[in-house]
Amino acid sequence: MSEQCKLSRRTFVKGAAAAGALASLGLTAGYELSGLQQAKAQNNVNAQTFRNACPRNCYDTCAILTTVEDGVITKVTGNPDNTYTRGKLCVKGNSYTRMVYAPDRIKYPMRQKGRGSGNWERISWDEAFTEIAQNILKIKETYGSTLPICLNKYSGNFDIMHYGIEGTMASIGYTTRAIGTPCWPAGIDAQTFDFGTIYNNDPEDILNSKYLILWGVNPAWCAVHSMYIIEEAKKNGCKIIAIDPILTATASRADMFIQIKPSTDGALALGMAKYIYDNNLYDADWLIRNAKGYEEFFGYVNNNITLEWAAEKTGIPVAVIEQLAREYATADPANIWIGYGMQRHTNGGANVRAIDALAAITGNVGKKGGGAQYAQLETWGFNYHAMVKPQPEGTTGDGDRGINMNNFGADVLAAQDPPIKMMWIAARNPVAQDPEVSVVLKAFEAMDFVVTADLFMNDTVKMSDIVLPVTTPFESPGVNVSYWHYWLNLNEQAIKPIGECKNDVEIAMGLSAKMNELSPGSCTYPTSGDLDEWVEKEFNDGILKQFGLKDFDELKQKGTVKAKSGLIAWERGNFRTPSRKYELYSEEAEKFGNHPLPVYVEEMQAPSGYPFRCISPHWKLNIHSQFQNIDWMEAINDQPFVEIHPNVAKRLGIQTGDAVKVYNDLGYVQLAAKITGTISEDTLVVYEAWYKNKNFNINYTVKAIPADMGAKATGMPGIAFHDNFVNITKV
Ligand SMILES: Nc1nc2c(c(=O)[nH]1)N[C@H]1C(S)=C(S)[C@@H](COP(=O)(O)OP(=O)(O)OC[C@H]3O[C@@H](n4cnc5c(=O)[nH]c(N)nc54)[C@H](O)[C@@H]3O)O[C@H]1N2
Ligand SMILES: Nc1nc2c(c(=O)[nH]1)N[C@H]1C(S)=C(S)[C@@H](COP(=O)(O)OP(=O)(O)OC[C@H]3O[C@@H](n4cnc5c(=O)[nH]c(N)nc54)[C@H](O)[C@@H]3O)O[C@H]1N2
Ligand code: SF4
Ligand SMILES: [Mo]
Repeated sequence: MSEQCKLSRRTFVKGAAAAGALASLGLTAGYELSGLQQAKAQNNVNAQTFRNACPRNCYDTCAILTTVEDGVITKVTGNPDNTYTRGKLCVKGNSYTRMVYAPDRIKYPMRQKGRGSGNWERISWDEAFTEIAQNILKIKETYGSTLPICLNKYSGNFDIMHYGIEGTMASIGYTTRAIGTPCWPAGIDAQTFDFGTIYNNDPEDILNSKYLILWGVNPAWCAVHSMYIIEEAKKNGCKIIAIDPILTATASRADMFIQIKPSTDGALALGMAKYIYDNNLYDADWLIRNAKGYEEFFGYVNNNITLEWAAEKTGIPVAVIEQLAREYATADPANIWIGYGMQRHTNGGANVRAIDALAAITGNVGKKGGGAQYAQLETWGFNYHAMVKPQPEGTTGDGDRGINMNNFGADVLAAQDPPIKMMWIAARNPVAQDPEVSVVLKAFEAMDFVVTADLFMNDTVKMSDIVLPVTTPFESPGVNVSYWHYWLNLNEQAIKPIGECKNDVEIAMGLSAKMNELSPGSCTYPTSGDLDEWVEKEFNDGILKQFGLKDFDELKQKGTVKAKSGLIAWERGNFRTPSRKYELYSEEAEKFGNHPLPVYVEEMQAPSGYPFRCISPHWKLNIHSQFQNIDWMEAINDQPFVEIHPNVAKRLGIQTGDAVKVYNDLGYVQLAAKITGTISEDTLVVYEAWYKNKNFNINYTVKAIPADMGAKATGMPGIAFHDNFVNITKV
């Protein structure tokens, strides 16, 4: 599965050139270390192995074994003790040795003279903390509160210790927070209405499935270790179906690929439900015992849904819908994995509810090999010691103010009483990852002061006044769990921090020390502490018991452990809905402005002038703005592209490699064309990524259109990234 490539001469030269350019910033070159790394690997002197964890926003949350020789990481590999990681890392994980020593890593605090000017100067931590603390205290004096300070943190690092970023803000007072998530909220609410929460079977349980529908999910790129399990299940006779508008790498490994028109999954699921109802293939026993509202649901399906309608909506022939419904309903057990990609639409939540309903009406809930898998947060019961901090004495007000992370730019600009004047950005790259980039940039321009904590000079860092350099997982300890599998991985400090990099918790401590020096009592965060001890403080009896551990020392010995119970979701029923049943009819959904039943919600249509739906899914060589900037990745691919169907390309006279402008009324981006029959004629595909040396960002064309759900569980609705309508022209 790994696409790791050898370091080529070309990339070495490229790295060295970049290192030269960065020397002026006091950023020392790093790639030279690779010679040292190689020499040490050969001689194998003073080798030590550390247990690390990959903290990225990735299903797989891998257990890593890190070889360190004389203080230098020479190798990373998957930990074989972890039966999900299976001793292997993905192409991104394998490139960690390059990320840690990348010459363009930010290694010292820096100040930019003129936001966006590129005129950076190295400063000391003391200078950085002083300037930040003075700005915070000035805001507090002017406005009587810290609400003009806005935090935007999301998924750069999901290690539990990095909730210290939220702790940094809590400890100075009430602040404004970007809340919600750009990732998965519509699906979370859908499953919350149906089941009471998100809760998936252990992915290793896929081995028990006889039938598996991969519905708008691309594990071959986005959850690579699940692909081993899927391949094994396939060998055992499990039939694999992929439903996606794109013939993805995952779909290419399936027994059957169903190319669906984007945003019409609800129509397919309801068409299947109609077939299942008409042919008496539902599990009446299960429904009577466990479900609320099945009569209303069947009534809706019977009166409103036809297979011809479903075929018309989805572009899938009636015979295929019938075959899929029959096979799914008669296989036992049958499993569905619902991806996050498919719910990034205006009707994404309703579509997920319609798919959940299939699992319920066929009685495929609460059993081995069955289920409607989306995600789980069952293993996240930590103390959040790094996060939970009291406000300083004398803090007034009603609490933090939430603004919508999915409409960040506009909400920052619109905030009043008090306005937002300062931003703290950490583990987040809003300029690259948010919709309506031009509005996001305006919000940054409107600030008095912007602080970013990051590893690389990305587009958000470029809009900051001060950047604080942070450690990689190898440079500070932590603990990680997944939102998919049931393992817990301890992360040990394997090497000394590069340059003057600090962990987010150390940053919080340093800032607290300075705040208290300038204004005693103004910050409650501890001013010192041992990070290893802090990791231990995240544990409680409940979580130790869940993982079968008698104490933290046992975890330290093992490094990676799997939960001992709860591996089959809803095995004993106990749904967490108001009725304690599976709710096909959900009053809670109605309360949040949705139909109580999983009905079809019309998909968005292309507006005139913008005939193509531009999907911007996730890319194999990155996690959003991470990894694609690493030299090994650049060696595989160093430019973004737009995928165009051959008939469209022919009509517009476009050939692979031609420069194409992808545009709408919001903005445009210029890209190289890639002609491919893996997509349909009314769709374009541009993978979202941050390329450090390219002026590329698909989100210049993406509007902040909300998804139908998300507000209940995450505080804000999701965002319909894939309802982005554009046109193209050859440049
Ligand atoms: N390599 C890599 N791995 C990652 C990430 C990454 O950026 N790169 N990101 C991580 C994160 S944060 C996330 S959220 C997950 C995402 O994991 P996935 O959900 O697997 O990935 P996506 O690319 O968001 O979307 C999956 C598929 O949904 C399809 N899709 C889009 N619209 C529709 C639709 O209307 N119907 C159907 N049926 N399919 C549709 C897309 O074509 C795409 O193939 O992956 C995680 N893992
Ligand atoms: N068009 C389009 N846009 C999308 C999506 C899409 O499908 N299409 N997907 C959306 C999804 S699913 C998601 S989850 C978001 C992800 O968007 P983000 O949450 O912004 O995720 P990343 O780009 O992975 O990470 C942000 C930054 O965190 C930094 N970072 C890493 N480790 C640390 C650390 O320890 N401390 C600090 N302070 N910083 C660190 C990284 O260097 C990176 O610059 O993007 C969304 N944007
Ligand atoms: S990016 Fe995902 S698959 Fe790759 S090493 Fe990290 S957790 Fe594992
Ligand atoms: Mo995500």
